[in-house]
Amino acid sequence: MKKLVVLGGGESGVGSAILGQRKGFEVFLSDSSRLTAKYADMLTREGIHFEEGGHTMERILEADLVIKSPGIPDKVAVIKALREAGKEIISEIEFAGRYTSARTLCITGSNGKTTTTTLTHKILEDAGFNVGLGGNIGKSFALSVATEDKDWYVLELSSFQLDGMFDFRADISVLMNITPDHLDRYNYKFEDYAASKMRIARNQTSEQKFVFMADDKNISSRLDAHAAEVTRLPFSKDMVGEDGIIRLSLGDKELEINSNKLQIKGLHNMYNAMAASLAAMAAGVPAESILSSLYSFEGVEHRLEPAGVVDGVEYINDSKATNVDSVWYALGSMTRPTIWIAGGTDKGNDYEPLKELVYEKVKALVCMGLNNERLVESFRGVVPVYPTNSLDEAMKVCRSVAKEGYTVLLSPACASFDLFKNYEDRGRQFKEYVKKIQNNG
Ligand code: UMA
Ligand code: ADP
Repeated sequence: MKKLVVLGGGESGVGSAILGQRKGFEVFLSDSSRLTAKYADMLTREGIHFEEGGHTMERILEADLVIKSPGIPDKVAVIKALREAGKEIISEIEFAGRYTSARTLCITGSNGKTTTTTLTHKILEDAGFNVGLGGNIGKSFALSVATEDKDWYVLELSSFQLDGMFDFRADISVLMNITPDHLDRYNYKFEDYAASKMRIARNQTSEQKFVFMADDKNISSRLDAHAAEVTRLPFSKDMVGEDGIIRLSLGDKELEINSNKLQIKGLHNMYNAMAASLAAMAAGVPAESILSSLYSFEGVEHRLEPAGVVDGVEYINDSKATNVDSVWYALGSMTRPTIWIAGGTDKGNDYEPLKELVYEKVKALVCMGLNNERLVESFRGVVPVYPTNSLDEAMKVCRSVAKEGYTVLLSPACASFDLFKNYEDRGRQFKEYVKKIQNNG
């Protein structure tokens, strides 16, 4: 019996362990911390051996195959030791891909993955496809392969998941954009991060399709090196007419999307709609069906999500905007004078690309975090800046400076771990505050 070691006992690792067990491996899962009750129970129910609170190297080194959870960086001791011992280390996606004959539609990018993945899945599901959803969103791909029988999977893939993929080949791959993110995992080398993103087209030949954003130089300059053989399906803002009609074609199939009918707003969401539509056309979804799914799609929570109106001031929750590029698109889509709430754990942001837009659209910047210095330094002299250290304080400032007809936009450009559990917690607290002032004044 082959020995499979799974490192990490979160969503990815537990799904991999269950799939491995069902495919006849002798599985051992190891986690450096304590498992949550949910994952410990799942393993126990399947009769899978595991350890928590540390990695026992002797047992791990017995592995024939190792699956590494995406959150574990290469620099940790256990991975270094496994590499030195010449062990095969793969990602959950690579592993699960070996045990399904379903067709895969895989989506990556620095921004827009979740929105485009959710939308694409909806289009296929609405069209009656037997389709699963997974990857960097919701249930792990491995658990789905172990427990479901799907004809198609729409998978959101992070760079961490792509790194451990070697033989996997997507039937349809989608690359939204490449802008700096997660550089701490790539030795602060943008080139390495970009190469990781380009792996989405790995192993694809002319029989497969590669949907990509042609306006992004970080993608177009790398096509010859990373996507030479695959059939390329570019999308671009040039496909959006002045009348707001987006015209797409694939072979003899054509699709005209009226962007005014989309509920998701902004140029970035037009890109997301184009990517999802091209991918769906490549999967064989009829034009009429694509259009009805597109127009009924309301977007995903925490992504430019309307949070309510109080005293004529509109509140928008864009808590998932954790990097500069996503904020650039958020500010670009603002149509009213804006009070911008930003800040949190700074990932080494360069705010220079935002300055012009901020000058044009923003009436005041309210910083909400424990370390506001970088934001204050960057925007002092561009707009009035108000440093605050809590949501409560930030919202009070917003209420005092926002006039009727203004928008208050939470689009932080930073991670949330200083004041909140995660970006969802930050977004929910923001929405709850808006509800509270709606009810109580
Ligand atoms: N761990 C070790 N040894 C270490 C370090 C960590 O055992 O040296 C353990 C931790 O104690 C923890 C486990 O590894 O119990 C966590 O593994 P993980 O961080 O890979 O988290 P999972 O719960 O398995 O979730 C992962 C993805 N998380 C990350 O990539 C950080 C999830 O994406 C994904 O949905 C899930 O697999 C299923 O595929 C989340 C994410 O934040 C949404 N992704 C990043 C992002 O979107 O920016 C990339
Ligand atoms: P991801 O899963 O890649 O983080 P999301 O769809 O969750 O992407 O969106 C993350 C943030 O980026 C949100 O603030 C959203 O408004 C913004 N965004 C969504 N699509 C795009 C895009 N195509 N380009 C840039 N920013 C985007």
